[in-house]
Amino acid sequence: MKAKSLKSNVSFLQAARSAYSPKLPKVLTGNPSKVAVKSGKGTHSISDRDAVKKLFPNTYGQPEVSFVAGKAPSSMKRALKVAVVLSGGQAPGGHNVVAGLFDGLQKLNSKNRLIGYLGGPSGLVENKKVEIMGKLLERYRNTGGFDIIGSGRTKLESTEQFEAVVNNLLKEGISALVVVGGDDSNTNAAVLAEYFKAKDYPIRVIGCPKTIDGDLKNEQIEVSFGFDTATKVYAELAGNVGRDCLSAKKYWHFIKVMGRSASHIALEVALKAHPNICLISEEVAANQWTLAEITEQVAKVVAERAARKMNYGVAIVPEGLLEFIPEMKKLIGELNDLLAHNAEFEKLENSVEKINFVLRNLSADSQNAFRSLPPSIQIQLLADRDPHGNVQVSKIETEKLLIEAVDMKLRQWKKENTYNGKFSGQGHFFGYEGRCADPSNFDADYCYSLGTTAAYLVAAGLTGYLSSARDLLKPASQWRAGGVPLTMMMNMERRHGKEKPVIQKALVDLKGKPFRTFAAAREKWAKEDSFTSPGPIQFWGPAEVADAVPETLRLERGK
Ligand code: FBP
Repeated sequence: MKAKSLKSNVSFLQAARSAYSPKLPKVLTGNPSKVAVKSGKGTHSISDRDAVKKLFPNTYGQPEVSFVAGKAPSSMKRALKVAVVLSGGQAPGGHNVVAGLFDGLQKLNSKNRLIGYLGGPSGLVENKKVEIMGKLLERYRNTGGFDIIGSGRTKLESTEQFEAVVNNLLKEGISALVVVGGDDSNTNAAVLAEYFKAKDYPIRVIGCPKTIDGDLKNEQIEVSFGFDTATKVYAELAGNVGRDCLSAKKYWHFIKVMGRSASHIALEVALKAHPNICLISEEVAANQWTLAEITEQVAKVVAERAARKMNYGVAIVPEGLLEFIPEMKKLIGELNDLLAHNAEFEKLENSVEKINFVLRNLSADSQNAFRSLPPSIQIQLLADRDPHGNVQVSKIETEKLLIEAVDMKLRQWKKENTYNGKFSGQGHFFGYEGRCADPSNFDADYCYSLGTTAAYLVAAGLTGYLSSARDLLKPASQWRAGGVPLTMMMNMERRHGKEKPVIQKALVDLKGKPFRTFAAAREKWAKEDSFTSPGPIQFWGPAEVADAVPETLRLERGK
């Protein structure tokens, strides 16, 4: 890919970056006929074993597998047609998963073919597709985004949808489907794998762990792809804002960062950029802090800094915070139930009518919680739900809510003569800015490895597995490539009033090293100006800069 002139759609950096050759685990770099599949012992789901086993009689208990040097099974050479679909929110590196899958399949058998289904899982039902060829891929290698085939959030759950997928895939002669997605999409992949096996449909299903949120991780999956790049982008921006603070000394910047429920992104950004405040939703829930208590804690930091003439600072706010505040969690739960397919509510045209309708139908506690919120936030809480029936947290301006609440508290303290500073808040939301960034070296390598590994899992005839690369703190050549049974990561959870088997979402572990490291430093960061400048992602240069892994991963897995 060449940047011919400034008029070209290809930047000079894109052109240079397209030449990057992502690194692979050594075992996947040689002759595929010398790659053996090593199986471990049978596995169990993380909990609710009997219930999960009952729902997955054909795929439950499969062993973990890894690829090692040895003799490949003869089936590995068989020509295959494989489907790939990108599911859910974009995450940097998706294109490299597709590239790794394509190259891996080509290496296994040059007659192998890859079909991309368009716009996410709905493409499988509607049979919208494109064949992925080397030429098409050239423009996308090492680039961010999912635009090669697009993505979507359609949830496949009905038998009609499953049958439409089977019909479309079998008509096309496809014998394996690779689903690139987060916990929900991979739960879906597990359900599909079980369905196909139960019905004897000759289609295998393999997943790939994607999400910037970092919440698809467990003992076997060290990190989801995209987390590294997205947090590097947000940390760069948070560092820049810190410098702006130091220069102007007049604003308090409240930065909401994506991450939906879990606060992994907020924590990682804090570990990198050292803000004065970082709220962690999981800590809020564990301590049952109310909105008033959180406001007071934040206002105290502001006031203590103001007492030392520091009327500025940076606060990081996780996107899902509201849902972890007990009274708000209750309120949001009631709203989700109340607004799910509510024809009467849907007919209402203006916000006042909507707010009154809601107030008439909420419990007394939730009415109080709802009334305590500014009108702008009330309206955001009533906006459309996502396909899973949940409030869309990325649309709630929690950073502005906190600015307003802290401002009110400080005004009260001013009247009481206990505070004499200046507070001027600036709200930011770092979310979409990070999801389609060009993947860092770590994500470029990790994604390419996950895609290549998926090709080998498919060729080995496996189904119901998540592609994995392990030992990620070592150089890529030493990563262990393999597959983890999807049912191994499952438990039963209550969703929409019913017990469902789902891949367990990983929340921030308050006993884990990343949180403890942050907790040990935060008092100092609150008082002093400890901001760092993580700077932009570097693709070339010293390894500690260009090949840096997420701090969270380093702390969790480091010796
Ligand atoms: P996934 O879980 O699908 O990877 O998406 C993550 C995410 O980026 C969240 O951080 C955010 O809350 C959400 O997607 C936003 O969704 P949308 O793209 O539909 O606005």
